[in-house]
Amino acid sequence: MAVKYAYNTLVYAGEDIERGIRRLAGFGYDGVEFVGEPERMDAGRIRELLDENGIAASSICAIYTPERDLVSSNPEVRKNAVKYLKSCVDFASKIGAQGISVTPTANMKIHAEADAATEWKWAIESLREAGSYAGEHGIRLAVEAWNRYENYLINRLEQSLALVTDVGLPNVGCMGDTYHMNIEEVSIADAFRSVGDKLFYVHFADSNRAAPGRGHIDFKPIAQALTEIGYSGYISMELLPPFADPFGGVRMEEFYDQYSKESIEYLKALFASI
Ligand code: LER
Ligand code: MN
Repeated sequence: MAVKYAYNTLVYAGEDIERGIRRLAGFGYDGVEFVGEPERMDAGRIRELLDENGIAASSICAIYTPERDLVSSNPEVRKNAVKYLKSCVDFASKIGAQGISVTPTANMKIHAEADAATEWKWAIESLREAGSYAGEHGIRLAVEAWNRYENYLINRLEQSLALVTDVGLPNVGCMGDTYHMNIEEVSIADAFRSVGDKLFYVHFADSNRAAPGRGHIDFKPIAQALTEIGYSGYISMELLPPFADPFGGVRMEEFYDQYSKESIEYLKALFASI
């Protein structure tokens, strides 16, 4: 089974979603990744646009703000974070997305609020509650490792796998993002091999978060590892401008048509070459 290709519309800052859906369908993508802001998005219109353009929703890129922190020391914030994740499950169900990315801390939170054991317990509790709800709706949660400058709890796939194992739900798995892995992993390829069939979703970006081939990551061994473990899910391009805040919403023209087209051409040639 071959991999499928998607593009994260997080970078299409300020653009009507219809343009992004048409763009990606036109370039031959299999899926569209949507930002997880259910209250700001018209699920019915998105579903119609996806059906009209013959392209699927691949996943929801959930946005973890300080108010949506699954391991906050404030139980009310943890509760709000689970409520937010459940709203993303409802949104995913309406648009036909298969999964939602989860990192159990607020983005850019780099200091723990409690001891490691306590926070790990909070992470398991939050993910079991949200994961059970997601499971009832046929939606998968993918625990994504972010680099040390964007969180302190899950920086490598081994930690994602440890949390997924402790949560113990069949619809809660792992997710790797080559931009973060390039900073944190000894070998990106071996890290993907180590999670095997628990790998639910993948983000590709080059070392500088630009289109693949524009940085210094060697994607060939990564494609070989994904093929070896029989990964047949989405590879979603999560490309972002060269600034620290991934949610800064900076508009840079090359991330629209140019990189969207370049990326799928690069990916198809890459996987055809192994
Ligand atoms: C989300 O997929 C991610 O990789 C983080 O950097 C926040 O964008
Ligand atoms: Mn990512």
